[in-house]
Amino acid sequence: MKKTPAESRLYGIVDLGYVRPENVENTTTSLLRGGIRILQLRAKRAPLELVEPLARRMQMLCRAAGAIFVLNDYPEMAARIGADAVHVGQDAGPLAAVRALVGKDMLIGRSTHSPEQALAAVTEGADYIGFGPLFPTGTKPGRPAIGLQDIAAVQAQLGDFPMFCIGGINGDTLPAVLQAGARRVVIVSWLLQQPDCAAAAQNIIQTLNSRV
Ligand code: 3NM
Repeated sequence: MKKTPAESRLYGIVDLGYVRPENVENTTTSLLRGGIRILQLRAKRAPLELVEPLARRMQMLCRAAGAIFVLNDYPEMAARIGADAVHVGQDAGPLAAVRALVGKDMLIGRSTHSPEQALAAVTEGADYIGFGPLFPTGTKPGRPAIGLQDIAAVQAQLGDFPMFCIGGINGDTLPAVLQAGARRVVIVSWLLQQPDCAAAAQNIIQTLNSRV
């Protein structure tokens, strides 16, 4: 059966800003062991010759674990390696153009930074959206935080469409994010910097699943 992002409440990202290329495989394995079932490779500014083999490896590991593998930013590469999903930002142009590159079966995720962008991405055919950054974050420096005040209204408009809140979420900020109405989250730097990221992921998933 086709995996869907809606089945996950925690989305992980292996970000080369935090993980060295030689550690990508171990980190991927740990996050999958911790129960993450949607996992992205984010390789901003890395040479494409480095990104493609890492993406292929992560795709294999994710497939073996029954997880969705998401490649950030490179629709052509995503199509070439048979990624489960591609994630694009607001700068990627209309989603129809991305869809034309990746074919009808690949999942497409889009970053959104306001309620208007969130609704537009869904109308354009995104399979899931990111919504943030909720808090200022060193992982996306310079992007203004949007706060927590719009989460509940946007999620209410979207029904159970998978919207993943993102940006500055960690063990300390998660309760407020959930209180604000988030059902799903992406956690990047905090998870990657835990001494045992499998255990940390497991704890977060437990917290998320304990909320209706
Ligand atoms: N996208 P951390 S915020 C990759 O709002 C990314 O679109 C964002 O990393 C957006 O968990 C973000 O380390 C960084 O704050 C999230």
